[in-house]
Order: sequence, then C-alpha cells, then structure tokens
Amino acid sequence: MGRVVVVSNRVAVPRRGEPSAGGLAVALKDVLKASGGLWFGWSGETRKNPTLEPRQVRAGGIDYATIDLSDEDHKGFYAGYSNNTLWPLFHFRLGLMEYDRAEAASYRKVNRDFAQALLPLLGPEDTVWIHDYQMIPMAAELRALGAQQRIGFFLHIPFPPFAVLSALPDAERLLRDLLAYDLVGVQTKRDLAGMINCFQDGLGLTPDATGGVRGEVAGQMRRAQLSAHPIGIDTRGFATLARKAAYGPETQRLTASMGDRALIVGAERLDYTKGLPHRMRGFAALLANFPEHLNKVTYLQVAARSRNEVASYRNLRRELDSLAGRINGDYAEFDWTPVRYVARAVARDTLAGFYRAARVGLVTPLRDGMNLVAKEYVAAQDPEDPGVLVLSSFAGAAETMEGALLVNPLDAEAMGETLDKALKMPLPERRERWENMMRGLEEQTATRWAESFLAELEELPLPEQDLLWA
Ligand code: ADQ
Repeated sequence: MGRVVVVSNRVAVPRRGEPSAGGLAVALKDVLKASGGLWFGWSGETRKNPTLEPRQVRAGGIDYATIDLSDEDHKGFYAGYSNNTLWPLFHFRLGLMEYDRAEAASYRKVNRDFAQALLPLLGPEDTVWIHDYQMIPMAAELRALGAQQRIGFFLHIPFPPFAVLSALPDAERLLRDLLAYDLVGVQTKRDLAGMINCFQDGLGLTPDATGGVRGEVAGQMRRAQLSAHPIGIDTRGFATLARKAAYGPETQRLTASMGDRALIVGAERLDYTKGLPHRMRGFAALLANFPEHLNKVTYLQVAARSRNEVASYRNLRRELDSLAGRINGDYAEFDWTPVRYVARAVARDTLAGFYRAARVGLVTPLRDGMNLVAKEYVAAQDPEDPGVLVLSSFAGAAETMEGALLVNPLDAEAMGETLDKALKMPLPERRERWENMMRGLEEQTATRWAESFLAELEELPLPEQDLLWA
C-alpha cells in the first residue's frame, strides 16, 4: 500500500499560534496521517520567477510540499480563470462570468507546473487525490508526463448541466481532462446528473452499466468512474465545540446584548453565490409583513471578506453595506438594531457559540456544492432546545437535510413567511426536525466522506495495458 497524496490549490500547513483548522482540513489530515501521506499545493505566496522545487516540511505526521506562484500566474490562474471564469460558471452565474484566453492559458500552465513539481515526489504505489475546480487539468498533465498512479478528483462546487457549461469556450477540453482521473466525485445526485449530462451532450459519452465513462485523453484511452460523495463535518467535535463556546465570553456577551429577543444567524465568506442580499431582503420582508417581530428579533450576519481582487466581490460588499444600512434606517429603534452586520472572519469556536445561541440558522445560497454552515448550525444546537434551520433548496445540503425549512432565496416574501414559521415553531416540532437532521450528520461525517471516496478509488481496477494507445 502506498501513501495518499492530497493536492489542493491552497494547503493548510499548520502554523504555530494559528487557530485549529476546519472540519475538511481535519478529515484530510486524518487520512494523510493514517497513510503517512503528503499534501501538495500552492503555498499562498507569490514571487518573481518562482522555482518548481517544492518547499517541504513535516508536521504532525504529515509531509507538506508547496510551491509559490508568480504574480502573473496568481492573476491569470487564480484571480482570473479560477475565480472569475470557472467559479461563476459552475454556480450558474453566466452574467458574472468573464473569459480571457491569456488567463485560460495561465490556468493550464499552472496545472502543468503543479504536475511537474509533484511527479518526482510520487511513488509508484501512491494514490493521488486532487481537489476542486482550480486543478481540473492536473491529472491530464500528470498522465502526459507518464504518471500511472490511481488519481481521483473531487469537485467541491456544483456541476452544472451542459446547457450552462457550454458557455465556456474550453468546455469540451475541460470535460476531456476529467477522463484522466480514475474516479471523479461530486457532492450530490443533482451534480452527478449535471456531470453525466455534460459528458453526454459535450463529448457524446454515455456512462456504462457501472457508472463510468470511457474516452481518449493525453494520447490514452481511459475510463473514469463518476459518483456522488456528499461531504460532511466533524459532527461530534463541532457539537462539543459549541457546547463549550456557549460559556465563552463572546457568546455570553452576545446573549446578554440580545435581552429576550430571538437571534437569527448567518455566516459565510462574502461571496455572491451565498445569497446575502437576498437574505437581507427576506429579513426585511419578515419585519414588513409580520410586525409582531419588530423589536423582538435580531439578525446577525458574519461575513468574512473574500477574493477582494475580483470586482464582483467588491460590488457585493457595497450592496450589502447599503442594504444593511437601509433596513436599520427603516426599522431600528433607539434601543434595537435589527441587522448586525460584521464583515470579517471570527474564530471557529466563537462561530460555534453564536450558532448555538441562535433560534434560527439562515443559509440561503443561490447555488452551493454542499454548504457546511448548514451542517455546523445543526450540530451546534442544544438538544433540549434546538433552533430551526432555514435552508435554500439550491444548497447541496438540501438534498439530505430533510428537517430544514426549505426556501427559494429569490422569493423575499416567502423567506419572510418561512422565518416567521421558524420563529414560532413549537419545541416538539423543533426537536423532531433537529433529531432527524442530526442522525444524518452523525452518519455522514467528513471522515466518512474521505474514507468512502478513497475506498472507491482504491477498489477500482488499474487501467489494463490493452486500453492504452500509447
Ligand atoms: P465554501 O464556499 O467556503 O466551501 P462552506 O461549505 O459553507 O462554504 O464552508 C465555509 C466554512 O467557513 C465553514 O466551515 C464556516 O464555519 C466557515 N465560516 C463561514 N463564515 C465564517 C466567518 N465569518 N468567520 C469564520 N469562519 C467562517 C466550498 C463549497 C461548499 C462546500 C465546501 C466543502 O463552496 O459548497 O460545502 O467547499 O466541500
């Protein structure tokens, strides 16, 4: 048995004095530790003329290898093609998608550089697991350099159908790149259907009886298994964090400041896919149409700034600043601020305590691969007096979290009605819904996700020689 080698754009190298990482990093570190594994990717640093010689460190039983990007590649590969082309496209936002040939070339070059830098570190028995939309062509680049290892890919964001994906001038090439993987995993059944539709309509490839597609890539005939592996969180760990944080100074200060008002909480990266303006409009509709909640409820939105180098993110910030100001201007009293808007990241345990203190968790993305905040909110609740999750039906999490109240974030009035229902929900119904969701979360943890993906990858037969052209 070889090692597991994880590749992702950013690598969570542990640094002294930094708060512990989130559930995803923890789950990946667990599988890496168990196999004596390696985590490879971008250091997060840019410099002039970086080398392809990875910087290697060992920490907590895991090897880390990172390379730097040039300023030019950071702009083209990361801010440009990854975040300004693929991110909006895969979230169905064609109006926000931009395309630039030089950025597309930079994306490919960085993937080739990553492949070249990683190859010398790989042993013949290693299993490689590549993550997310920044790295789609990496396996094709590794195969072109002769890599024979098992390589899996997991897409954390939604997989749109071909009617959407075909807006990308490189759509067919990107699909063909996926054939270089032995296993391609997505979050949900909906994403799996989107991916299958893309292979059918984009490349004319139909899955075989066991869910794989076969086609030519990098001069070889290959078969990629396609499947859904919904990601989870460290449910027990998060519940414990929230229970302890409830007594911490931040949560105590928050609850003291609330008096006997109910709290609605939202938390995410400040990203246009998360439906933040829609959420504010939904909250405003609650206040406008159900005046019994005036001065009785506060909505706290914690939104960590993200991707400030992309114009659409800066525009979103301006929109939110103005919406929060307007709602407060319209409804506030001298002793009550309806919207508390905090535009920065907060520590993980603080967030856990805030979730637990909130009667409603409001999670309203316009599209989301999974959405871990929805899961964390549920895990954080007090089993004796749990809050209610109001969740967009466009989040991957909606596929399995049946105890949530589902909303369409585009319908502000419906969101207002749903918030009213959540705030008035009697305890027995809250408990029943929460228990139902908690059962699912205890089964589908982050560790289980990583293990089941790797188990499926490792059980696949290695490509037979007669399948190879070259
Ligand atoms: P993200 O788009 O980043 O992830 P999400 O799954 O919700 O979205 O994870 C966000 C994480 O950041 C959560 O762990 C949350 O607690 C934390 N967080 C949010 N707001 C914060 C704040 N203000 N301060 C500090 N921490 C904050 C992508 C996909 C998702 C998919 C995940 C994992 O877009 O759909 O669920 O990957 O696959």
